[in-house]
Amino acid sequence: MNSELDYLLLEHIENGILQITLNRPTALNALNGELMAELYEVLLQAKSDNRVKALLLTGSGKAFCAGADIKQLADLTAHTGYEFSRYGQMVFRTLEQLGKPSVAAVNGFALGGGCELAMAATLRIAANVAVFGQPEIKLGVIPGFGGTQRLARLVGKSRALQLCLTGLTISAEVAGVWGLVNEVTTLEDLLSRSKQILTELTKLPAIAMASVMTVIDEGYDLPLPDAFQLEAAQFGLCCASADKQEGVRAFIEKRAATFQGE
Ligand code: CO8
Repeated sequence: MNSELDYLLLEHIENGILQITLNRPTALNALNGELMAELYEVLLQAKSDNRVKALLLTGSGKAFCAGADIKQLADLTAHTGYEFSRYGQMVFRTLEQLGKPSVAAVNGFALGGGCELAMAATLRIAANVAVFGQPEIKLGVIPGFGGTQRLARLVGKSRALQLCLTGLTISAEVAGVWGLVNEVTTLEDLLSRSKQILTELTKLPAIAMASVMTVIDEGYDLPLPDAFQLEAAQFGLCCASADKQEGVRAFIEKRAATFQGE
């Protein structure tokens, strides 16, 4: 894995977890084109690297990410704005569809594109100092990296409209109540708790885990009969795995299962 990056710190921590730290603290980890390109490259490598079982995303300094780089936003035209939006959507979709679980460990501001990045992760753990919001409206734009759609799916249309229309920011505690984040912890415990969750996930059968993510992600937007079809197909796929044999046998033999990810 390339570790000579300008805006990301990469660290292989225990249990196959790759920690990706957005590292542009003087601009509150704002997403400029270069950072986005680095993130895309790292995600593609993580997807194909068998050693990487799970991703932990966080930010350096007081922000997780304060959004798209507003200085670059200034130069966007109708055409380049559309292109940048499509590009960002693709990068974040790559994270969402990695087939490996990810946790956004939100250590501070998660605004605009930063909130959108967190929402593309599989799970979100927030420090109690974190702040969430989609303040793009105050700049005369809207969330453009998939945020309008993911937010509505996570917190419902009414709250998504409220956040995107007013630019209101909410605390980690409120984000927890709204279902935007899975868990709130202290800043001190944020990384250890996130690693603990990912470690637990990496011990579970990887094929079934990928199936869960596929079925819930893709099935959510399908008509119910099609979503059921997708579920059945993925269920069948899991039944063909060695881990399913091991899981069922271990239960019957009253012992702990050891999964190989096959
Ligand atoms: N872009 C670029 N620089 C930023 C950004 C940003 N999003 N956010 C903060 N910075 C910079 C500041 O300019 C400042 O730099 P400098 O020291 O050189 O002046 C530095 O980071 C520190 O920021 P502050 O001094 O403002 O720190 P505060 O603690 O006082 O305030 C805030 C923190 C409240 C987070 C404040 O910085 C802020 O409001 N930031 C902007 C948040 C925002 O509006 N985000 C949305 C951006 S738009 C977006 O994300 C759209 C996504 C989809 C794009 C689709 C593309 C087409």
